Amino acid sequence: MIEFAAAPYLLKASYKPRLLSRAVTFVGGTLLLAQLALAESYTVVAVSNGGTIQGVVKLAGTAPTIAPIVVTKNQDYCGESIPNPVYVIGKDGGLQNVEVYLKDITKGKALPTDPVAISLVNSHCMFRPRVQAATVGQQITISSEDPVLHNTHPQNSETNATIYNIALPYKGFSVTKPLPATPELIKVKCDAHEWMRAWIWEFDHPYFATTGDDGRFTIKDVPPGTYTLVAWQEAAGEKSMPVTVAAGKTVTADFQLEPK
Ligand SMILES: [Cu+2]
Repeated sequence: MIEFAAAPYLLKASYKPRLLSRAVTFVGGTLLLAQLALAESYTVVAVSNGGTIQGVVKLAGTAPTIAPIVVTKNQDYCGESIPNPVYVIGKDGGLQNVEVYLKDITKGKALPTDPVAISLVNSHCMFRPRVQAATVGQQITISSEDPVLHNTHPQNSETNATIYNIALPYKGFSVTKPLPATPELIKVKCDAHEWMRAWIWEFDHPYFATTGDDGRFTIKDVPPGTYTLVAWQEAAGEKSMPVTVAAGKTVTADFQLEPK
């Protein structure tokens, strides 16, 4: 247990990872927001005969009809409208851009060591990819393929606290930045084009997958045990289920998310 001797009060984050809490301190009228990893962090162990979790995520029923995005700026380049990508349904009804992850896993295989592991591209006045995930300690390369001024503005999805705000003034511009020091769900906006949106899940463990255009996911090398498996989608929200993993075996866990 970490003590906050100087903190007048402590707010506990309830939205996700168990190890996240926030100390909010007023010092001389200045709001300091500190994110602190508590003691129950992830431990790397050898996983020699782990199991695999696989499945497919679909929507229950049919996807709601969502009107195209009406372009309100730079129409000469971006066009008049853009198909709204909130629900991307692929082959056999698979739902793309769902983040599936193990909640409360405390030990397992090592995190990736490649420091530059993810990228976010401003392309045709949208972000690509829309949903992705990374681990603490990784970096992100933010770039533009567009000849219009974008800015990439990642925020904590719960507090809207700005992580950084980067102007991308020309086609070919690229910058690499560290991800935040603690796990969180990051919402990315472009302040110039309010319809642009992306989501980055940042975890302190490597047991997650983002569904592709077939809605499928695979999570490998899971130590035997029973876990809570969560599927998150930006509009449908979260659904979870218990999943028991046996050594060397594959367990199937399919999700149906309720469209909202
Ligand atoms: Cu933009």
